[in-house]
Amino acid sequence: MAGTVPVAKSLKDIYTEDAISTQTGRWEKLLKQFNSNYGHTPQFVSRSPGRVNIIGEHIDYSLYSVLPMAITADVLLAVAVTDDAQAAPNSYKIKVSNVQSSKFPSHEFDIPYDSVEIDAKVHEWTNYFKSGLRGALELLRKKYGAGFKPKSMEILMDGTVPAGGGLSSSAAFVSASALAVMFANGETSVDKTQLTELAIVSERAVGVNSGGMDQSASVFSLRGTALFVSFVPSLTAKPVQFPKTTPELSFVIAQSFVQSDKYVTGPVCYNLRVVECSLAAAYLHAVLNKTSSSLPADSGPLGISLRGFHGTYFKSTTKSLEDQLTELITLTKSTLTKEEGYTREEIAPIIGMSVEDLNKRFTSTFPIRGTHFKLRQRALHVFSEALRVLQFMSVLSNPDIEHNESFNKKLGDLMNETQDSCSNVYECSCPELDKICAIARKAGSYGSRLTGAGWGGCSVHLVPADKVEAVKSAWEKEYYAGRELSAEQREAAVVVSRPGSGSAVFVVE
Ligand code: NG1
Ligand code: MG
Repeated sequence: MAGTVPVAKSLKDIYTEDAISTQTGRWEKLLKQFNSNYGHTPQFVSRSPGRVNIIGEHIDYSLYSVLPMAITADVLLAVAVTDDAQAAPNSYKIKVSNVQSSKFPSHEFDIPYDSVEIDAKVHEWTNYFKSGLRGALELLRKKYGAGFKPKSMEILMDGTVPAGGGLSSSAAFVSASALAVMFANGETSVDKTQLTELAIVSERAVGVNSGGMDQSASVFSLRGTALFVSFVPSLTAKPVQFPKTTPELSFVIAQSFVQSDKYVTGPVCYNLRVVECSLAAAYLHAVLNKTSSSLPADSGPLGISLRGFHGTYFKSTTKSLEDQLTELITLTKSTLTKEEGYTREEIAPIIGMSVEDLNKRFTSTFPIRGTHFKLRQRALHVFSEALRVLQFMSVLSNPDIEHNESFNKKLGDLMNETQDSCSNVYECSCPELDKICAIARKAGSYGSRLTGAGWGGCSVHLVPADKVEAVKSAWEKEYYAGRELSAEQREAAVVVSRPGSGSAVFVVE
């Protein structure tokens, strides 16, 4: 499902019917605000949505397939290409402002033609724009040569994906930024795969060793369908239709309002998990593939992945992927026996490295804290979660299963198993998310789990349409009432979401 990013003519090309009237008002405000900030109208708006992940958590950076869907909340960047005369010599000028100007102050940058500096240590909102800019320019330089001169731009952003909320505001911002830069520099037909790949790599410049699920969902999604994203042998995204079931199903998204900022917690949370999974891959490869040569490089954030080990181990097999994963779970249990984790000193000789080299290779891009790496638990989560994604897909596509209560339950059970694994094995949940899931299940949800990186943020629930109100009021009583929330937070706490469309550019007449 490749193709180019659509150029929309009307908001109806972008949003679902029920969202049009709210979005029309929002877009008019954005264009008016642009005019008052910069004194003229923008030429185009680039748009990329947030996403909710239905199943497949913390396995994208191990290069296993995932099933997210885009949501209505998105990032809009209104853009005008301007005259370079204002910029410093050998530079172009980028002016960035935000409709929420008190929270996200405006900036102006003179950026040298040949490089974009990003300081990942300073957590600044415009870093996301710069990382999209940097990625897009790398691509343009490859196409037009090193002497390529980027255009100056004026930008106004309006983002409705809550930051740090597990709905992937960052990927929406980076993808919308890269798309805006491409379009501003004359690329009117932007290849979706190229845009996604560059957004994945660029986002790592901001300080998180992320996988590729969010950017894929943001760019590729089509209205009305979820997206099955695979990373090997290369990036592919396939739309997946949910059948109409009896009782009818709703996807309900609930915020925990526990903020989990990966830039702060990375050394003990997200980035640490990426390191643990990569070390598990190296360890399993050394022991099970019985070789002293290291695992072949792949597109995982640290250059090797559990999927890479898996592919090498089952190089010539006729077993189904499900059977392979089941076998890997058994092998992991017998190979990685230490529940308490492995130290650098224990891992290094097994994978044929000195401790110093291990640190250089695995823990130097982003700082990591901790002495013990829980290779067993992390590999077990990844293999079992990869298996659950396949089981979920086969329930969805099995023509012999009737779309009734038992079908709904099968999907829900898999989501509940994911939550258990995230909570107990991968240790990426938190008491608040566990509580939200327990409340929802008691009130009638088939399946409830955290979505996104976890440690706070958002949760997703598969709820029969006629129980949505009951679930909402249970949360209200048993969770939200006990927290201090602003009116705005209350309003945004729970959203019933339909699968939305992916990135688009809208040309302003
Ligand atoms: P969130 O928390 O929505 O940013 C992160 C990663 C994903 C994926 C999930 C866990 C980024 C940009 N995204 O999502 O790639 O690994 O966690 O499944 O860091
Ligand atoms: Mg993010």
